[in-house]
Amino acid sequence: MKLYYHPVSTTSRPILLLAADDGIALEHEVVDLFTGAHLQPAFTRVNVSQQVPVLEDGDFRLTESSAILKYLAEKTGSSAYPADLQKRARINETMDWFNTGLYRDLGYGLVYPQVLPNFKREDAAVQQANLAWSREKARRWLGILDKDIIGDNAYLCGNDLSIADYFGIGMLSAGEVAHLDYAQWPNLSRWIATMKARPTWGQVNEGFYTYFVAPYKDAAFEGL
Ligand SMILES: N[C@@H](CCC(=O)N[C@@H](CS)C(=O)NCC(=O)O)C(=O)O
Repeated sequence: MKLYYHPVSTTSRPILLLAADDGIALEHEVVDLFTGAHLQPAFTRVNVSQQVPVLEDGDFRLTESSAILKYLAEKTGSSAYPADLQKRARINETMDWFNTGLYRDLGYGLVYPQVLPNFKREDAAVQQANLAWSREKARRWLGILDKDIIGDNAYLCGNDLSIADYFGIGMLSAGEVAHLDYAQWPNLSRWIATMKARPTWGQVNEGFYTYFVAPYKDAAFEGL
């Protein structure tokens, strides 16, 4: 199987982490988002949406990181995606919650407009209003995540690691680029520390820290 990805990509890193943890062999093809390789005809033929990640399994092609995680986990029988109907439904629910709620406001609303030029609103007042709106919405999601979803559990869906954890940590860690501080949410902070303590974390995220976090080390951002 082959994965088209970029090392800084929020939606590629969860797949790389799952593959590293579970020993899933993937051929890697970097699509250089920094030089616009994803916008070129060659990659547009792979994904009309011009985004990574894309998985190829023979002549089957799959986009959407959430769908790719589920496909890989199911195909390989990963313990991170148990076959039990209700356990699996809970994991799917949590991934949808991240994808449609928290990521929209935290990622697309608060982080990306501050670090990615194509997400920045041209009008400064619009930019500020968008950041303020997204911050409030993100804070609400983070409170729910901390208190109601994680609570006393070790992981997002109870005390067993699941693909929802891989998916979620990609999104939360993207906040490190804009220096987001999650300390006010203790259960969330504990879970983030647990995920970042995985032996594979450093190797999988080396490019993220080198090419995305480090360049913004001294920049000032609107926080949480
Ligand atoms: N919903 C998609 C989002 C994929 C996505 O946003 N990919 C980003 C990298 S994290 C990308 O390729 N961005 C390039 C662009 O949109 O121009 C998924 O979960 O796979």
